[in-house]
Amino acid sequence: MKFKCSHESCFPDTTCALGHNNRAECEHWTGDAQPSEQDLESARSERPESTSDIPWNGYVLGTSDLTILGGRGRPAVIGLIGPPDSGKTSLLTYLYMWLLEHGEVAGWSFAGSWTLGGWESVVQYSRWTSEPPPSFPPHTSSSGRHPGILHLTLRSQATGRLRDVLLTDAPGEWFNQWSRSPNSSSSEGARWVIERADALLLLVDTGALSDREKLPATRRATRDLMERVGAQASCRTAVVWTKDDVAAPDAVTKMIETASGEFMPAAQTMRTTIKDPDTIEACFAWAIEAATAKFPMQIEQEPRLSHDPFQALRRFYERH
Ligand SMILES: Nc1nc2c(ncn2[C@@H]2O[C@H](COP(=O)(O)OP(=O)(O)OP(=O)(O)O)[C@@H](O)[C@H]2O)c(=O)[nH]1
Ligand SMILES: [Mg+2]
Repeated sequence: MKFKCSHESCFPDTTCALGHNNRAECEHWTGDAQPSEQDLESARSERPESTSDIPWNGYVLGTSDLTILGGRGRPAVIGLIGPPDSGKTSLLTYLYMWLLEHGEVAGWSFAGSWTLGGWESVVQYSRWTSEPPPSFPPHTSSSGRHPGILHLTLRSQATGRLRDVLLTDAPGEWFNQWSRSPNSSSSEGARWVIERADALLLLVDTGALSDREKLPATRRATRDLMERVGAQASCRTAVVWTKDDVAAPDAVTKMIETASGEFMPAAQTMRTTIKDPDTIEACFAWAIEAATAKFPMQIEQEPRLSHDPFQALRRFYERH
């Protein structure tokens, strides 16, 4: 006998969305009304090994998981967009490695993450643990319709306040597809990023622009993307020239700069290379500032008035 949950927010790798410790007690659990102990045992053994005992699995968050996080304030969303191989996942890898080394980025201290497993899987290719030496992350899968979302909680060193920041890691094919037909059902994931982002980083792949074979397709994809983003994005945007360690021909660079000036005149321009992590820190410093400045509302720290949780809450409300 197979058991399945019919609730739209319930997923096999996390706990019951309605809080049932025993899923068989939930009305959305389809199977026998009175499952035998043997059925229950086989249902338990069917749980995937990665099943979490909490409502999220610690890897990337999906759009349905964001409701859990939204409970403590609106998170700032930073969208990374760009053609395939333009370096989106590499930028995130270097951000995480920067945080591991420095514990802070641009005046924001690392204060937690709900997707540590996701960050770790992004950087696993970049760690030098043994031979062979580290390589770049593999292509981001375009299966599934929703972007993988990585989470950081940051604490402002200036004000001490917390801020939840979400960074999207979506496959480049989505954005190529979206720039060609933004309303098609296959552009849903890219639309999600463009519409929800509080700051957008549009990546220009200097490496591909310097490659004769890749140049025509990359130039067209980048220009199309700039035109669409310029017309549809309502948040702050930056054009990030990645792989700055490679030189693209001047004429090609000029052409893309002209398109950027024409379609995204207000966008910030930045250059990054993994050979100089400071350039990547500067890029995220801008993005975090741009995304968080849009929503000055921040998580308030309640004063701790007692170490007893009940007393602490009561005294807080007595004072107000
Ligand atoms: N030379 C150089 N190469 C880079 C740099 N950053 C990334 N790359 C290269 O770009 C390739 C693609 O990087 P990814 O970060 O996987 O690109 P992506 O945009 O996430 O690609 P998709 O997920 O397929 O859309 C890597 O395999 C590296 O070879 C850089 O700063 N300099
Ligand atoms: Mg990727």
